[in-house]
Amino acid sequence: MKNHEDVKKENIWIIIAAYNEEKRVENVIASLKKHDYSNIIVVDDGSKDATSSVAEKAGAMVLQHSINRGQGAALKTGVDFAVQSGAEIIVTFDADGQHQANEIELLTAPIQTGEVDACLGSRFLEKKSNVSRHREMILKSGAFVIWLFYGIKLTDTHNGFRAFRREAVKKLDLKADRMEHASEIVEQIAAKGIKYKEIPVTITYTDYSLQKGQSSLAAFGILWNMIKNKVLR
Ligand SMILES: Nc1nc2c(ncn2[C@@H]2O[C@H](COP(=O)(O)OP(=O)(O)O)[C@@H](O)[C@H]2O)c(=O)[nH]1
Ligand SMILES: [Mg+2]
Repeated sequence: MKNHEDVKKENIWIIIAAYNEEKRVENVIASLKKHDYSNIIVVDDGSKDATSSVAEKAGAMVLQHSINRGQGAALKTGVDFAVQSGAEIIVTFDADGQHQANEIELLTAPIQTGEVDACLGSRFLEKKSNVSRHREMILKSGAFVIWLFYGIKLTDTHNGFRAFRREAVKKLDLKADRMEHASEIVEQIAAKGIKYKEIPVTITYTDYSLQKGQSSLAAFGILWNMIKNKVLR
């Protein structure tokens, strides 16, 4: 891997899984372009709105699933495409405006310097996010279960803001189509001995993101599925 200064922004590919995000995806792409990221992939996962055309107009490459397959499946489609296209670093980023483009370099720097092969965003490592106590409790329970099951100690879970070195992402063999993919990624990082670190990031909660995003009930459902899958395996 080249030194920090040598890795061009065009070799850092941003993958955005999007489902019905016509209202936010344009601003998200604009903010990424403002920070000089030129390879932006939006995976439109069978949206019922104009997500694809809005994203394309805003300057992203758009890949489409004809049916809704889930965020995990969409990320896999995008990541595979980026790897095939020669990406050196792959960043996963949300379509709903909750992640900050100016924080991408916090996640890519430790990869570029060779310190680690993967960086996971954490909204709890530093108190930067306006997350509710309620959501914090659920996410921290998730992190506890991950520690219990996989022996990997994280401060956050199901944070979609991540960066991987090409070689690391190629080691992942992701099968979970829906939201469980987030735990699957952590499980495989542990199992395959991928060097990683958590990086404090800011997750912005707005009325839009709270209304459209995963409900606390859904978050419990994901937690439950994780436990079920582990026990039944
Ligand atoms: N491709 C795809 N993306 C999804 C799906 N559900 C949510 N997303 C995207 O995944 C990101 C995070 O989802 P969200 O529901 O906001 O989760 P939360 O932020 O954890 O509440 C957003 O960019 C969504 O557009 C889905 O079924 N398919
Ligand atoms: Mg969200």
